[in-house]
Amino acid sequence: MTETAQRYVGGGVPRKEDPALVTGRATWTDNIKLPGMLHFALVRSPMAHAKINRIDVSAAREQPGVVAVFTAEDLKDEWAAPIPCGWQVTEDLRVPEHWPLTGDKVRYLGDPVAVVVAEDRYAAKDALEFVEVDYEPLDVVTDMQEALKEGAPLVHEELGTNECYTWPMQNGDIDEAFGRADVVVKERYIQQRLIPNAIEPRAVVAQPEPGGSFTVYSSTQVPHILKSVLSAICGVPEHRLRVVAPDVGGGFGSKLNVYPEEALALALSRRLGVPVKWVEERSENYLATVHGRDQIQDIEVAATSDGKILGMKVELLADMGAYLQLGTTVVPLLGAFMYPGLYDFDAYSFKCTAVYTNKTPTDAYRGAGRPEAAYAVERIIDALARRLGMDPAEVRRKNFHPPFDEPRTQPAGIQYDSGNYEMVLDRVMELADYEGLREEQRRRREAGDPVQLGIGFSTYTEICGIAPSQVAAALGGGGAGWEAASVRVLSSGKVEVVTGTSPHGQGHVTSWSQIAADALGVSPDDVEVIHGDTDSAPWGRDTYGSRSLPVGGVAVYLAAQKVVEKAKKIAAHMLEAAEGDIEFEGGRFSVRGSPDRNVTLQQVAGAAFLAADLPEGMEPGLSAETFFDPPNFTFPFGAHICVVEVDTETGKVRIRDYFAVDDCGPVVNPQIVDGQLHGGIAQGVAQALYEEAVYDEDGNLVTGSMVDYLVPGAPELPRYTLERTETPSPSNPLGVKGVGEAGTIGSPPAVINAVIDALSHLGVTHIDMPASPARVWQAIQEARGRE
Ligand code: MCN
Repeated sequence: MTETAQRYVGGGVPRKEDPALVTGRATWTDNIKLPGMLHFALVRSPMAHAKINRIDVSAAREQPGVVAVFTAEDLKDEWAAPIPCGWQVTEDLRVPEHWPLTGDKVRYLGDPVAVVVAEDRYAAKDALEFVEVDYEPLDVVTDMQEALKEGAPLVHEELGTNECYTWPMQNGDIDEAFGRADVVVKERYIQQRLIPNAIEPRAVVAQPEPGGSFTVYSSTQVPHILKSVLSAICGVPEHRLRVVAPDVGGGFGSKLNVYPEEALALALSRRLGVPVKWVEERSENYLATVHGRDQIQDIEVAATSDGKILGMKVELLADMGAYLQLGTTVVPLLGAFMYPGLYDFDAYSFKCTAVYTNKTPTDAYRGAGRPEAAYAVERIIDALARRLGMDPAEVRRKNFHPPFDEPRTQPAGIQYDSGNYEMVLDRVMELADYEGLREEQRRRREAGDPVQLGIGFSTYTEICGIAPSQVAAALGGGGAGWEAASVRVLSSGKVEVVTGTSPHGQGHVTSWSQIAADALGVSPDDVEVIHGDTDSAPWGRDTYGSRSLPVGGVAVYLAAQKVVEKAKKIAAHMLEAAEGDIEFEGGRFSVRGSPDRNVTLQQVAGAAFLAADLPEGMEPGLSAETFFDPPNFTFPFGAHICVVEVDTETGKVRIRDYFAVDDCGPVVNPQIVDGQLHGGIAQGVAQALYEEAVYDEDGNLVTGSMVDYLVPGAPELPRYTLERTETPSPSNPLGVKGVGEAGTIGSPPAVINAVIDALSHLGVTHIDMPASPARVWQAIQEARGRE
């Protein structure tokens, strides 16, 4: 990867982050305690839709420890702008006003209506019940299809409709493709609503600083975006605002946002002149942090009788919830381009209708748009295989793009960067002993075993490395998709890397140290990585969309290359040689052909700060800054096989084995990549078998805590057998592709296809997620009833 021998990239470097995490020395936002700090809590709507006739805060103000109580009316002068929608995906997008507190109406269960500030969090919480709100209940709409009907209750009356936008696209002659098909398979899949459960719920502290400045500490994935958006909402000039993301205990997309509580913290600290803190409770997290998925997918595939796909139509209904958060509008459209999956065919049409309902807003949740797309395409490929009586692997193989290492246009019109899909499928089938599994399945079926074996495939690719600014601009996202890095070699030769990425579990400190260490020929221990503070790392676009390595890690590499270029000039001067004759390897600059004439990076660094020792006209210092804006996304891919045992008498599903062969290009840290895949697959298994946010007709969240919302633990999860292939991406000089969401994207269809495969001989063709024992049992009974 560089002129320097690779020593650390690809090697098993232990995570530098872990000692602090496992010994309790991490600093979470809730650990921040500042002199004179007050705490706030929110009065949240107990109804999904109601008019607010009156709010009386007088009794709450009298409660012990309470310092102040504010309603929307009291704080209206604090706001320079509402909470913005981040992606203007169409010109006629209908955007409702979204203020940190609502004053006229509540539109979902948990909508904040007042804030209590007190000396401690308990006093604030205790006083909430003394805020009297006169709600006048309104009709509620929680179902997207109902919301689109004439006469449905309107979530935002001023918009005159619950439709947020429609977004159609078409590539190729779809009618012609369907016209010449031998078979058309049409399915409806439901992407149930999911609730992100980061270990650390959200938290924020805002502190006034001398001179009218503020520091905001937040458990966020996006300190840089938060800084500019908070500046716009609260009217605090950007240069007077510092945002710090301390240690962050996971986010999974849910902390890629700007929330009412963050704006309130800043406004309250300004109003009261003291630091304020808010920490989310777990049950509050279920209402107030964005949810994920919640789509209805109608998908249709036209094919020849020997299994060649000709065209695909997708119609999507996407639930926005009650308001637009930063990414709410764009999430379904990240999927728009991914329904074609690994398959090459002639024509594709897609239409998304986005709908407001009286529920918590949706937004990014690990994979955001791509797990939905991968699920639909991988389920319908299996449905097509069943219709044609073909092996599901065979249908896949027949339609794969052939291996390619240069960008290749796919049916939705975008360009995949590189891929070799047969290679991963072949390998995973070998690894799982596919033939052996089919044999065992036959035996069990013949024996009438009540516990049946199912083998489920998923072959996926995903759009990640969210970056190219041009694409961000085309989708109405403002057009800043770059990532920045600085590399500073200090006079002792030790190295500081400043990154614009904002890790919250992904191990960037370790990975970036490896990249810088190899590029500069030093040890990772000699590299410090600075991140998550807009004062010390001023430029950045943060962490989401598995972008950090392919954009931010690459920026580190490029900045290090710039440093090496300057160092070569200094070394040439020190060695009295021509710059073109200087070679750099293993941290040492030498003269070509005379290896004894050499200086170390440390010596060059020392000289770099002694202006007298520098070539004439050269500025002192040995540092460089880069903004990297790649030409394209990266498209990791993989093939997964899930093996399940389904008890046909109880409907219980047990995952017996899970095999995955993934390709994220060259790997920087194998241990971290394994961890990302383990966690990712676990979240996909969770969607397939366990998790579902359920609202009743009145808009009450029935699954409002971990007692009702089934987050699987280790006992529910299988042991994973992982392997990798390495197909470099032409999108960046390291050839790397992201991996942070791959497991979550690949796994749900593998699990559900396996469950259906186990029961297909009984006539079961469909089960919705989560495939709970009750649902599986029901599907078996229905199939038996049809016999
Ligand atoms: N990596 C590698 N070699 C590769 C690809 C990745 O060594 N070829 C390493 C990277 O160096 C980095 C890690 O894997 O240390 C993840 O890199 P990347 O795929 O670029 O993803 P991001 O760092 O941008 O992380 C975002 C991604 C997303 S979008 C979600 S959601 C998610 C995820 O990461 N949320 C997480 N993983 C998570 N892991 C934890 N612990 N917590 C979350 O909230």
